[in-house]
Order: sequence, then structure tokens, then C-alpha cells
Amino acid sequence: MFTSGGIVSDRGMIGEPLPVWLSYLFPRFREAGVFEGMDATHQDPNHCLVNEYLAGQGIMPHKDGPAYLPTVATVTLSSHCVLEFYRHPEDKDQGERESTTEENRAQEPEFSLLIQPRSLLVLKEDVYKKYMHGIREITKDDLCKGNILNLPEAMPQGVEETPVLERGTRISLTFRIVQKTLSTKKLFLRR
Ligand SMILES: O=C(O)CCC(=O)C(=O)O
Repeated sequence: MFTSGGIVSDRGMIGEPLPVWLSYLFPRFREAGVFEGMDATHQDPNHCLVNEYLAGQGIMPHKDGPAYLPTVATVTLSSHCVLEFYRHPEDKDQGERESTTEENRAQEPEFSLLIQPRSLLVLKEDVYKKYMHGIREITKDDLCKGNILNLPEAMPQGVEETPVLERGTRISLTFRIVQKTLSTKKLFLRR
């Protein structure tokens, strides 16, 4: 995993420009209106998290932290995954990434999405704010199981029956906007 754009902390992010190879995607995001109207000062994302998942690796159900504006755009490369969504318990502190617990994992997801390679997934509004998302640690996804909302649109082309998909290595590029950014100078002055 690596992050680009800066290190995010409670006090904000010490920003640095995203590399050019990541910013090639910005015109496509703009065309699709992905981050439109989110924030007057940021038309484009200023933070990207790059994750590599080997087959069998996943991520515990969580909500993204409060440092980010509530829209996230994820580009998936190489292999598919099934992203599962769990309703966030109402009585828990909202917006905390620490909401990841074994207890949440034990719940069944309310719904899932099949995320195909070379796809863009945008999470916003209720699905961002009220649900946790996670990826199960398995090597195969049986598409007959669970409530996969985007079947059959996301099914591999030419496949007639609902298949079991073998996972390979997946790379995800997760773009977000961190609203509070700090210059190094400001950070030192505040200490
Ligand atoms: O890799 C993904 O698609 C999800 C990543 C994620 O949820 C995170 O890094 O917070």
C-alpha cells in the first residue's frame, strides 16, 4: 500500500501534488462529474491510496475517516473483487475508521457489488455515510451467493451461467478529497 497526496492526520494533510500518472484520470472524473460540487477549492482529488490485494487478501468492514469529503472514487486494476456493504450500527460513533471490529465481520453484509477490473466505482451519499465496506478474505467469489446488486451488468462478457470467479492480484486506486490541508510552514508554526 502507498499513499500519494500527503499524510493525513487529525490536524489535516501536509499536501503534495499527486504524480502526473495519477492526474491523467482527472479529466475523466470531471467528465463524469464524480467530485462535482464537493468543495469550492478542490475540483479534483488531492489524495490517492494505492492498495495491492493478493488473492485471498481483503479488508475489514470500515467507514472512511472524517478527514475526507464524502465521495470516494476507486479504479480497479488486474483482478475483480466483491465489495460488501454492512449497515453501520446506529449507536456507534459515526465516521470512525476504528469501527472495524470482528463483530462487524460476523454480521452478514446487506448487499455487495461485483467490481470488475478497469472499472470506476464511486461511493457517495448514503452508501458512503451509512454503510461500512469491506472485502472478504477468500480466493474465489461464488456469484450465486450474497445479494450482488449489479449482476448481471457486471458479469464477465460471454458468460452464460453465474460463475465462481477466481481472484488474482488486485490493485485499487482510491481517490479522495482531503479538505483540510496544511503547509509544512504552518504546521511548524502551530507546534
Ligand atoms: O481497495 C478497495 O477497493 C477499498 C479500499 C478501502 O476501503 C480503503 O482503503 O479504505
